[in-house]
Amino acid sequence: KIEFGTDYSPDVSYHFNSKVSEFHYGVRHPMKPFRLMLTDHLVSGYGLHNYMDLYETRAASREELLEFHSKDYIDFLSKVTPDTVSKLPRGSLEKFNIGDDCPIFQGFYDYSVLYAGASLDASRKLLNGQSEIAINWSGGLHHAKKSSPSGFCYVNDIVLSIINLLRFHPRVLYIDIDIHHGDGVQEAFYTTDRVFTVSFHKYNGEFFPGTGNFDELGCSEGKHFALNVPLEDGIDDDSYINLFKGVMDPLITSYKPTVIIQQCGADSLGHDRLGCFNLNIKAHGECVKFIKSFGIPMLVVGGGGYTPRNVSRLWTYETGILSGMILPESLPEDSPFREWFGPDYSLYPTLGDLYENKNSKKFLENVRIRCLERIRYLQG
Ligand code: V1P
Ligand code: CA
Ligand code: ZN
Repeated sequence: KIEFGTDYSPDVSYHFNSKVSEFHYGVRHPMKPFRLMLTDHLVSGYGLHNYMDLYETRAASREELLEFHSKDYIDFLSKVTPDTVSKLPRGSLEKFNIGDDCPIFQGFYDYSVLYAGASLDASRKLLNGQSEIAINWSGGLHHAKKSSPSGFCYVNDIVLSIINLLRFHPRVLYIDIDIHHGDGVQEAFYTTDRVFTVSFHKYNGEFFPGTGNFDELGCSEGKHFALNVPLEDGIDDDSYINLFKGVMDPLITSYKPTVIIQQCGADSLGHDRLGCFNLNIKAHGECVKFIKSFGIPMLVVGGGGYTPRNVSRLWTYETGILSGMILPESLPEDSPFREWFGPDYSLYPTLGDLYENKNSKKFLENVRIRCLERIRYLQG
């Protein structure tokens, strides 16, 4: 049985269309939209659907995509199919960065407009005041650029939602806890002070996408309105939570965002197929709970996450936190796909024991101090 938590239960909307989870990037590809189906079954298995407003997502329109993406690029995406891709003129695959990371799979455009439509619907619920928190686990595809796909992302649902939120919100804060740098979102708002972007990620200059060093801080009007928190392999729960809270508390207090969008990429968990951090589900969730505690309207999206059973555990746990419910550790008994969660059948099995923590106390303290020095610029 789930119980009401002691903290506040806000109006939460949950945006999903089971069709997004039916697409396949390819057998060897690490991105598995099926993880969204696992998540939705756990969420409903726990009964969380009863505590949220549920919306079945519609596709984003071409006009909506053109608010950020170029006409050339959307024309290309909407026309190319697995059958026509081999007949394209020479150079167009390179021009549009089509390849192993971003393959042209069956229905990839329908998939892209569905996850983008869900984030746009979610942003609309926040704008019209019907939701205080809006969730789209199928979104969070933070690498897509104006005229190219990147890192499994074809259209940038986050950028599109932020553009929508900027119609009425003076200051938008974007927080990215995916293990990868949120480069597409940072780039889109690099020259404005109306969007503050902050990303925590692994950085060594090589790890995808290669950007996100501390010295990327925004330019012209946007100078000091981008913050990057580069980390080494194996960061553990306590180090991450301390750093996250130590940076986000003064940042939110100084910037005073009127709306927050948090990208909850699950590849920062331990035992991720692509990631190399040591976070447990409760620690990742603690970051979401901390941001919720500020009581600012919030759009929550997914992102990376390549060990599907843990992705779905995490996002279910976080749906519980966001809706103010406490979930029992033992997973729902009658849920389909239960066999994916053995042998422990726990919502939060131990994940933080795989890598050596290469982030020394001294390194992390230095990162924290440098972030605080940056945040001081916001106070003028
Ligand atoms: O490292 C690369 C590129 C390919 N090389 C030329 C450099 N790509 C990464 C992309 C990671 C994308 C992460 C997306 C997200 O932030 C948001 C959804 O989580 C990559 C990796 C890797 N280990 O980093 N691609 C692949 N693995 C890959 C493996 C098998 C098949 C296709 C792609
Ligand atoms: Ca990140
Ligand atoms: Zn990622």
